[in-house]
Amino acid sequence: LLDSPMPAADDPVLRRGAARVLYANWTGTSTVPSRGLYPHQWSWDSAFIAIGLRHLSARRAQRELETLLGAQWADGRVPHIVFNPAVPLDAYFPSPDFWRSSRDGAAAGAPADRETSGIVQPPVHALAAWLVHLADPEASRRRNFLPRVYGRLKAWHDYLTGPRDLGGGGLAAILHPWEPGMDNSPCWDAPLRRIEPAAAGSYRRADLDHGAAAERPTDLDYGRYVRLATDYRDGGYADAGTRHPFAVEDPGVNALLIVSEHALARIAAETGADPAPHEERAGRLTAALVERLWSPDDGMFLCRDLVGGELIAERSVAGLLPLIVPGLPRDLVDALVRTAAGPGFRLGEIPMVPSYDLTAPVFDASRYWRGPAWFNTGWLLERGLRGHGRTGAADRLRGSMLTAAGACGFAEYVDPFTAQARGTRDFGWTAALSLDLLA
Ligand code: 9YW
Repeated sequence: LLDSPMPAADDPVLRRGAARVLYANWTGTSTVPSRGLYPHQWSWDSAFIAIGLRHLSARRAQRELETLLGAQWADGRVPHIVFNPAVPLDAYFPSPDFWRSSRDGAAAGAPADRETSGIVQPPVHALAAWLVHLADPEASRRRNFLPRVYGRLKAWHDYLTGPRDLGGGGLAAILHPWEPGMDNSPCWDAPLRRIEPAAAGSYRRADLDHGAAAERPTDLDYGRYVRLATDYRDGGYADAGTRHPFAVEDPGVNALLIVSEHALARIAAETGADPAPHEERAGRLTAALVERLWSPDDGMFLCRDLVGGELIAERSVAGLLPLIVPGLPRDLVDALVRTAAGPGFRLGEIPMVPSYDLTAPVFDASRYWRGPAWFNTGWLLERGLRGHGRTGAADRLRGSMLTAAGACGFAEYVDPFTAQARGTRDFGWTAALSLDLLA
């Protein structure tokens, strides 16, 4: 795969294929990640999808983000799922009758007129909004796109840096393995061991109707996801004044928050607001990220378990994502690039960057976030490499990702060694980010 020719910037077959997926997954107001497996709107999927959609229709890309932000809670959280009321309840689990956001989330300010989940996903949205604006600044200004979304994006970041700074160290914390978007990453294995799983018969896994069990999280994982979500819901989705049995600072989530905070500064300037507070917050977050999550011995960032207090000794691709942070110290950039190219991730050597350390005993090339390669993390690394002047490495990654995307039918994830399709096909962000790489 690495030796195959780099797809031309205007590869029409790939471009048409990607566009076909995005048109097919469009519902009229937003885009589903996958018609079968994920038939609602997902938060960080929509951000990545908008980044690709802007090359087909700036108007539609704006709409994608506005629909998601329209479901924001009054406390600032942007829910990880916005449910489509036209989709049957049993098409996806956990369904609206599990989350009961309009009722059980009322105290936290959940909207009364639509159903959402109560947890969040990584904040890629301000970055996406800025990139959508850049795709067609005139179309953006005509519709007042940035003034429309600025307040909501700011409230979203205020939520993450306020009530979600559970460790008090200046970083956003996650309180469910679905929140970082990497459900069954080995990073959560140790913190999840403390969680008593929900009873096996108390829910039905709709995901197994659409995906091979060997490529999905296990039943034990699901039991724990359900337990954590149930308890959060039953506590009224309160962040403060509650004991969270699972609370982790994740470098991927915080890196995306930082890059989005820089984007928010640009959005502020464009709308006539003061960019300085956003640049300052991005600087504080970057300092906290380095201080709290950098592991010199590993040459990468790790997660911090806020219950035990220690760094979690698992090397996942999330620990390389701070490569997208513009102000990262030079020596850390160098170390991250070395680690990415080393035996754990083999950047530039195998077709795709795996989600987890290739040399670790629990690495699994097929199972979801325990090894397979994903196109969103690849896109972020490509951008980070390019941003830090590693043009050759960025070009090679771009070429192998585009070749893989076309060959795998825009799969959800792929085997990192062979780029063979895993998970579902015609997946939204795989198509969208391919379009963006082609642009
Ligand atoms: C879930 C939709 C989501 C992604 C996540 C991925 C998975 C499972 O699917 O989450 O049921 O929410 O891990 O990153 O956003 O594509």
